[in-house]
Amino acid sequence: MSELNLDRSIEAMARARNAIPGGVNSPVRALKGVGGDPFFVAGGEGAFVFDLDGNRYVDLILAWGPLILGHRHPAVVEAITRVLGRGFSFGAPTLEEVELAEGVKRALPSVETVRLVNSGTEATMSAVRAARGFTGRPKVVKFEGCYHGHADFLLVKAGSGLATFGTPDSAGVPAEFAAHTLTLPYNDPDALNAAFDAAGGEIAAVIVEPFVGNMGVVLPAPGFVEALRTVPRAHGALLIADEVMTGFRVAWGGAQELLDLKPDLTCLGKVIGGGLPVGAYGGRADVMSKVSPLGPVYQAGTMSGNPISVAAGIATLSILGEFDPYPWLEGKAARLCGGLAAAARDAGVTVQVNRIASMFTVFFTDAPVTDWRSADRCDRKAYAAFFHEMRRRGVSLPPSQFEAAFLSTAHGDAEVDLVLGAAAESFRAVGAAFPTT
Ligand code: HOZ
Repeated sequence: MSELNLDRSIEAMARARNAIPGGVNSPVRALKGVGGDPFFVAGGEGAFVFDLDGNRYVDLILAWGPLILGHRHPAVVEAITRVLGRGFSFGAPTLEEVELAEGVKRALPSVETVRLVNSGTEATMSAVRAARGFTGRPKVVKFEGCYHGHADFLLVKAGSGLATFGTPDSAGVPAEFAAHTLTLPYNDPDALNAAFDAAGGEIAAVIVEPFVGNMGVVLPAPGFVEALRTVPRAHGALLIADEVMTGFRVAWGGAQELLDLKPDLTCLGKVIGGGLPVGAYGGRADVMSKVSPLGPVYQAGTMSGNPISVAAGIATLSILGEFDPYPWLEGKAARLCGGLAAAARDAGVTVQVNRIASMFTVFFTDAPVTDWRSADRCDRKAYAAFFHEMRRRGVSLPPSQFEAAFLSTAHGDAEVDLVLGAAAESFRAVGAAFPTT
């Protein structure tokens, strides 16, 4: 198999490094987790992205989750184009913001009112602030390997880029700023009980990715879900579901529908912006009534509810609501992940394929991945080799063992077959290079 021609991307990266830290506007894009050169994107269409050198890839990153309808879905393009004719930003209320908020409320019964912001990070930091304001308590519980954006106090034992780069606690965060963050192992109900027994009266909230996407995909055990349901509530603390990644992605009603969870607050992003910048947090009306201008918890944003993101979000949710593609996505993702596991087996490579709905991760390890400790045991070098073998064969995977891959409604059987064909060859190449894997 010939090497990829990435000449133009390499040239672009050299130029970018002189203007942007590390040449990228978000660390994972630099490929530090897998080595090598990133491709610079020229465009995307449906299930595919194209780079500056004219290479085409089946896209399994999909902008890190938002593009559940694939690139440039015509209804989303039409909605954005329509809004451009009226103006891009007003800093004043529009009816469409109400429409999007009503759509979120219809899908997520736990959300009584919802505030739009600009990113998942804004959503999580604002939700925790609301929880602290409501309870009058300082502490927040998070779980190892979960990533809730880059607010100071949440960059503790975090997944995603921090896990990829081996820096789970960011520099630049004074110890005092994170002193009220308690970090527990994911999937450990005993640890949650013990934390509340020790400090329950001080804990404002537990924040959790109900299905984790940010240490790769990790699923919650039933006992852990039950503890999330009951323990915070028993101690007067709130449960915050970080559904930035899973909201409208794993089901119309998100992870909370699949797990029968009723969080006090929910954080959203990604899919609700249809690929444009957006975030949202909402939940119990009594908690949200503490948020300014109703209450004393301050949070604001010039661009919040901007018309372009809102239009793309409404168009995306309308299609998801009308056509209910979730069973179809489930079928495609099950076939893909079953095929990936079989291809690895045939090549003598030991992997664990974790999946929920249309998000999945191939972990290079022989033991089930159920928390950060087991994720951290994966063979990162084997993953890196697999990433490059797949990319050479026209498949774009996340450039990190600790991120989720995604499918969209644009990925039909032909695209799944392309991925499986590439995977069969790639696993064989990885098996040859890493005989003990
Ligand atoms: N896991 C990250 C999003 N939740 C990946 C995107 C990024 O860090 O740029």
